[in-house]
Amino acid sequence: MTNPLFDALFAPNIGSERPFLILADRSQISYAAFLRQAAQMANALTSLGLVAGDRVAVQVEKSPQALALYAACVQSGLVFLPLNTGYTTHELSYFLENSGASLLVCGGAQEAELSSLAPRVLTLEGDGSGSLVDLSARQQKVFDTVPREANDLAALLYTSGTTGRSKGAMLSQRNLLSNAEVLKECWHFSPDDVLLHALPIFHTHGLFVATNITLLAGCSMVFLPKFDIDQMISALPRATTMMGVPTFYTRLLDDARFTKELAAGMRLFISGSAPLLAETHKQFEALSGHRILERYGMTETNMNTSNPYDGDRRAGTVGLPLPGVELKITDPDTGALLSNGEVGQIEVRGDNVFQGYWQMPKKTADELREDGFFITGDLGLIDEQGYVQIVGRGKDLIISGGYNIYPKEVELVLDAQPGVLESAVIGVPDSDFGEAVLGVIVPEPNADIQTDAIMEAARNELARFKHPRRLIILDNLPRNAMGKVQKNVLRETLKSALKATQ
Ligand code: MLC
Ligand code: AMP
Repeated sequence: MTNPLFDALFAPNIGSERPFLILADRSQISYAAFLRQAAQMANALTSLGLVAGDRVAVQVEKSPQALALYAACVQSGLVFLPLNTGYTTHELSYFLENSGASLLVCGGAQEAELSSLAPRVLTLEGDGSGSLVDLSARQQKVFDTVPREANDLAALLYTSGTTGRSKGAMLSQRNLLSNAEVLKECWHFSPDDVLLHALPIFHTHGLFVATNITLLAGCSMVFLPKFDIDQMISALPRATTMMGVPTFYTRLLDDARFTKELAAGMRLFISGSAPLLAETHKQFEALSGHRILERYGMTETNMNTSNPYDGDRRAGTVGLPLPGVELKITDPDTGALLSNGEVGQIEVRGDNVFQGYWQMPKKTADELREDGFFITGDLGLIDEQGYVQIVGRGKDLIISGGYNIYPKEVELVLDAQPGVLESAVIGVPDSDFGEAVLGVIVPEPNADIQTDAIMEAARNELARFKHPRRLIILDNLPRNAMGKVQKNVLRETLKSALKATQ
């Protein structure tokens, strides 16, 4: 028996002295060194008694060692469960309880506070030190890969839910591998490529799209801890490709050092995770000569569509369904197939589509049809050339700088505060993050609302990127005849509410 994901992504690179990671200080880590460390970590994890299928929750700063932990989990058949470093203890306790993770790997500063949340806790710091690394250093540098089936789980990624409860998307080895294979071909990745990697590695984009393609192609990544404009400008001449959320592109455009000459060695810029404004696409081409390739995906499905590598990359569209991905537009009420040009819900089917939500059969059945089509919650159309355009969201979702925020989760926190009768959380336009979070509060009669105390509560319970940038007090919320809050009305009337404070 084999381990398809490990065999395809990692095994061919064992012993290769080619550079895998090029760090900000220009030091390099070869594939051979990286995979030796991964093998040591796999030995360390199994020495703790972890067995195939166990979940390993990981909330650590981005580092080569954090990526080696992903490789170690694949090699030892453990289910990798990466978590945003911004999540609070309150948020983490839910993920750990819901997933039943056997091990939590976190930063040393959090260890004491989090130690009761998982049966075992190890530490890993951004500089590559910590008890996981100490334990690994004492292990063998080879590891007998644990066999897995293509349908076995490789990762569990939590995605927020419309009801406020996060759902663990179960991703199999086949889900990840099939998508990486298709994308590597479609985007022409070869061993000569150098990918500029400034995304976080706790989400699909930075972890699977960027990293898995690099591994499959056997190429290198300039591996930066985060998006830092100075580091980006300095690294661009050493790269051939870049993947980013739209904020990466608007920030590059805003910097006078970003010129055609700086991007001369680049062959491909890819954008996704949030809508790229057609205007940004055009400005970027005018300045750099590069047409950004926009693609569309999500945690549950990996990537679904992409603009073509050769051919017309059309601004304002997310391109064509990827090979092996079926995409259709259906009527949200009846599920009936709609014709090209008609707006409806986007449904997708293929090897890329996840296995369901962890221990949530009802939610899985709501979104994943028996015939394998997944209802994405995005609204769109297929135009005459077969390109997909996303025109809105059927789900109440804010995307800020590429991070998803489900308003319900924030509203539940606001509603629980003293003096708050009800609340509505909306996304309003933001030049840097695309959308920013705005909270609208209706006080109870005669209540003395303390917005500072409410923000403090939000800070304790929610990751920073979910915090409202401003709270607005209204006497009541606009409602339709059915009594449903009209968020579109709020979005329209409050679209400039943040600008007033900037
Ligand atoms: C940071 N902050 C954010 C934020 N990122 N607030 C809202 N939304 C965000 N995305 C907060 C910080 O904590 C800080 O708070 C303040 O905003 C300013 O921060 P900054 O220094 O300007 O932000 P920065 O650290 O530079 O991060 C911005 C960013 C980052 C855009 C570079 O958010 C990022 O890397 N985003 C990528 C997300 C991603 O990978 N998404 C893929 C999901 S997978 P304070 O209080 O300190 O001022 C997916 C599927 C698919 O969607 O299709 O790919
Ligand atoms: P996530 O749940 O974090 O994986 O986010 C997935 C969501 O991001 C999708 O359902 C879309 O709403 C959105 N998304 C991803 N790529 C794009 C894109 N290129 N254009 C518009 N929205 C996108």
